Amino acid sequence: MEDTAGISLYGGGGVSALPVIHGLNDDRVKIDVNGMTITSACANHMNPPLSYIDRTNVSKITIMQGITPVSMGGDSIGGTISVQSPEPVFAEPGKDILLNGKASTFYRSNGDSFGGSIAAGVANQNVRLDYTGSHTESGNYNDGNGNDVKSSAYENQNHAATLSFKTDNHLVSIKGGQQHMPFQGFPNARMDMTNNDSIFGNIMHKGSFDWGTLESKFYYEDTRHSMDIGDDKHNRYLDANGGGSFAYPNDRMPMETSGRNLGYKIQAEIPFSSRDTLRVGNEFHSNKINDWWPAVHTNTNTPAPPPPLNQAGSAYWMMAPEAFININNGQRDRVGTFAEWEAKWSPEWRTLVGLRYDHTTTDTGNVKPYNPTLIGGANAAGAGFSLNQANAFNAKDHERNNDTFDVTAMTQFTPNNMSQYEFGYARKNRAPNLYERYTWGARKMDMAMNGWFGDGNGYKGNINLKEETAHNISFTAAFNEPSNNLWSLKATPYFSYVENFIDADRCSGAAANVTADGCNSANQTAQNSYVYLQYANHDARLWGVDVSGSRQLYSDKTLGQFSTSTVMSYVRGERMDGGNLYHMMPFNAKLGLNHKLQGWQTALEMQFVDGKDDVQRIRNEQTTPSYILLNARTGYEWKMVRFDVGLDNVLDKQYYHPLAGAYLGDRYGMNPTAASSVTVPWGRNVAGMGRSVFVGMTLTY
Ligand SMILES: [Cu+2]
Repeated sequence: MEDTAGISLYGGGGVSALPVIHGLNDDRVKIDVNGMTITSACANHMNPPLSYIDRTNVSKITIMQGITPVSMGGDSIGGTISVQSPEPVFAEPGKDILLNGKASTFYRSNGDSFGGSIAAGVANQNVRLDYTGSHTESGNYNDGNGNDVKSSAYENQNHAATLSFKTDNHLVSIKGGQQHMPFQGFPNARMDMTNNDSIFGNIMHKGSFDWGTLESKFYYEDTRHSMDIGDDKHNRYLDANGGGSFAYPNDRMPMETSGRNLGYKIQAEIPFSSRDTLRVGNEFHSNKINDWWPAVHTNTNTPAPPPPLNQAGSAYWMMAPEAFININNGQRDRVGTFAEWEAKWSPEWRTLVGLRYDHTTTDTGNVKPYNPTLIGGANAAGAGFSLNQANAFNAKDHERNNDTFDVTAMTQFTPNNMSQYEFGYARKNRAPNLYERYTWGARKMDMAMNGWFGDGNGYKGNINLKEETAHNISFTAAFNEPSNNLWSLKATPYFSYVENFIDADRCSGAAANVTADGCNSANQTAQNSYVYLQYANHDARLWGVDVSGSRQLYSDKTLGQFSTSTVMSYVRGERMDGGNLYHMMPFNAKLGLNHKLQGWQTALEMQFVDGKDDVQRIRNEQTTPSYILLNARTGYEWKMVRFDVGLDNVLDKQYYHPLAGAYLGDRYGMNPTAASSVTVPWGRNVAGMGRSVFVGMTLTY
């Protein structure tokens, strides 16, 4: 994905980066993993959809930017990324059993990262059974200065099995799998993932009939997710303070989530003439989230619990004596119905028009603070303030409904075999997610635990959020040399106007409790610190251009083929009431010099990333400097074996990826605005990986 113009990735944990299409990120991009729609079950989006499939189990990634057919869209405004495992292969007629598979292993020097995967399948002409399994682990990586980037280690295991049946006109696949992630550090979050266990199952049927084809799928996914302050963050607190200046040096902060996704999709494709194809379908997605933070102390002996207190007798009740309920049985159900007409008017002209309607309902139960009975008094760690916030939330009606209409209109013109033009308009919608709508905590620490932006700021929800509606326009011109593909060039300028874009404002209104509540008057004007925000709708516009091209340089039977390739992206995002949107990837370009000779492939790559200066003041987003990276890799394939060797960041350059976020990995930081001696300081970016050698081997049989 990183080599596709217009795509960038928000940094997170080692396996949890969030994709961005044309400046629209995360939930704004619809991600379909083998037909399943999965919503992150975590206040920090540590388990986004793409973290649930191992790269070895991916055969095809389809990216639709901005102008997405309505059959592939819904509940997203940026576009769709569809990730598919390999299609089942059956034994040929008249042949015996087919046995095939793949085994691979790799090692990366930076972070001592290693892993392996196996895939094995057995099939006759009608039935196939597949298994894939993988294990990957990594320690903390080093940056270009040779320093440890704390909280960047991870470990991940995936298992999946598929049973497929085929007859002349029907294919049925039943998949099941599990993921176990014992640890994933987050250098740009105040928390680390301390466990993630997920199971999924799906069943898919494809049938062809006289009238066309029918595809149906049903899926179920269940996640149990745990977070806490990992050792890199916690130990440093103890080092710096000797454990002395903090009342309870052994305190951590467990946070638990359970999430469930289930849904179906039925789609019929009816070619009713040689010119026209009609697609109609219906889909349902239901997401359920429970999010609770267990008490850290449960000793309810009042008035003064042991040990002695040094924070006006109140710190003990910061996270005690009961569990904090962040989201109680939050549920988000969506039903979508669509129809799409594709017409091939002539060999030159093709059009696609579609209409889609989605109804989204969200609701949630009542919530509860850590200390609802105000043990230690109403001022104990803002207990009274927190209880008032919970009561105010509980007094509201929580159900919200969104009805949204999507429209896509696209036309493609291919005047000859060396050029193609595409023009499209899409109106796309996304209803708020459960965290945007229903998180209610308003103490500093409670807000600091919510948010998936890697910016270190604290967030609270807004129950009155409206859906965001994007109007996307894009034009693509593509040219290529038709006979031998000696060169190609493609450019896509695009523009997006988003009504009610879900952004954030500095929260306000803390007259009642200035100590506990981050939304105080200092928060309104703070420039050199982390801040507290509330989600809010604001109109926004984004525009940019993607360019990609390639060219053959030299071709010779003995020396091989030399070629160059380039990918460039530029995006700008602004709020209509002033200022920039958060985390807009600055201009960036990749230039590659490639060589190919039979089974041998080599590439030298130069990556240029401009400085990030158009930052969002509301979030006190940090700028990042421009940089150039050099990478080199070569691979050799011989019969069943493939070897890969790579050298990344050849010059060991110290750099800061513009979307890597604020560095929070090395310090304890529950209170974003405490004195810097007792929390993680503001103003640092997460450094990128220094020089690294990669070796890999793949065996295919
Ligand atoms: Cu999490």
